[in-house]
Amino acid sequence: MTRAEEVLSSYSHVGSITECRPFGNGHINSTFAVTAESGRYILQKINSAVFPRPDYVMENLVAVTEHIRKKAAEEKKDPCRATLTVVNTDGGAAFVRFGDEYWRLCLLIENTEAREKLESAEDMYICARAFGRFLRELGDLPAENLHETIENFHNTPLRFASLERAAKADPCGRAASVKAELEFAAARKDFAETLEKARREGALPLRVTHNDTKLNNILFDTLTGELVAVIDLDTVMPGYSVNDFGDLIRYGATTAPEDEEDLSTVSFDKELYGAAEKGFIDGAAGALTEAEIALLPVGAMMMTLECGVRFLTDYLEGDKYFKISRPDHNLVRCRNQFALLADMERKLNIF
Ligand code: ADP
Ligand code: GN1
Ligand code: MG
Repeated sequence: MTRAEEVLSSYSHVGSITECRPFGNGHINSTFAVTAESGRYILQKINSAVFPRPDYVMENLVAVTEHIRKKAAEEKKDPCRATLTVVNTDGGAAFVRFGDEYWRLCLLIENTEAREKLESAEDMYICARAFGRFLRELGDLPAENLHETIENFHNTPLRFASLERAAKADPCGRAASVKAELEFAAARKDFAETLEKARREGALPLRVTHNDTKLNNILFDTLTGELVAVIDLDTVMPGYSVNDFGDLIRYGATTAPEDEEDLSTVSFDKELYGAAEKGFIDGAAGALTEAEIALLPVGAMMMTLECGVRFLTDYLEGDKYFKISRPDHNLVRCRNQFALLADMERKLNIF
């Protein structure tokens, strides 16, 4: 019996299982699509190296999905398509634990797809509006009700400190080969302080944010192309709105995938950026302050810089965090993010 099958034995109420296969393109959790007598499900092993308290992740997930579910019901929408639905075990628990492994089951939202790349500026507008609306929907969920599932997740100065430590310790002997990337990052160390500084000065409110607003964390209806739900809620916790906007830009307003090696194809698409800016502000529907709106381009650059720094740190530390499928995967991703950032700096022209 595989571990997935062993886990599924705690969910006998879903009926007999006919299929369980790896699914999706996430970098963090292990995801399986499960077909059972009663329907289709998503089974996930929560990455406990990334999330030190998977039980906290699950408490947040239940709180956030219940909140969205209530609002969907008020708007006469199907709550099971508006957000994730956690399926409890036969014993009524939200997850199954095997030693230090934590597993959960959710309904598979049918006739949906996650996209790696957008087809049009209109699609970008729709995605950004979804994340803006997500922010507004959770605006009345007290931030103190949620756990911080990864401490200092988007604290860019602390990400820089981790990079510096990794370069100094150099456990895999890779630092000398990434001198140019380390210099690129070092030249932006002051910029990395911008949001934390704005926060200290009271210009940036702390909100309940998604914190991983990649395109493939949104599900679209495969038939109508319409937005269905925002998923991957493990990092929902207090954060900055501009970083939610920024991660979407980093992943979506670029002409190449995040791990494209040919940097001549990586550029920043200003038209997609404009569509996203409009969508995010429309979705948030008045929830963003003037100061937050002014800092949106900083969020875009910050998330691109931070992600490049995280990929580089992981490369130096021996690829322990992000899943890789080739030895230099994290270095390629880092170079890609830095190339994108350099182009953003040219095109956003904000300083
Ligand atoms: P990771 O944290 O590893 O990115 P996700 O929760 O984003 O994990 O899931 C990975 C992928 O699985 C998503 O990009 C999406 O394609 C698919 N997926 C996850 N949950 C569902 C769901 N409830 N219904 C349909 N597809 C899903
Ligand atoms: C991870 O889980 P996934 O693949 O949606 C990561 C994000 C990074 C992203 C880079 C919890 O996202 O922070 O921006 O990879 N998630 C976590 O692709 O670290
Ligand atoms: Mg994901």
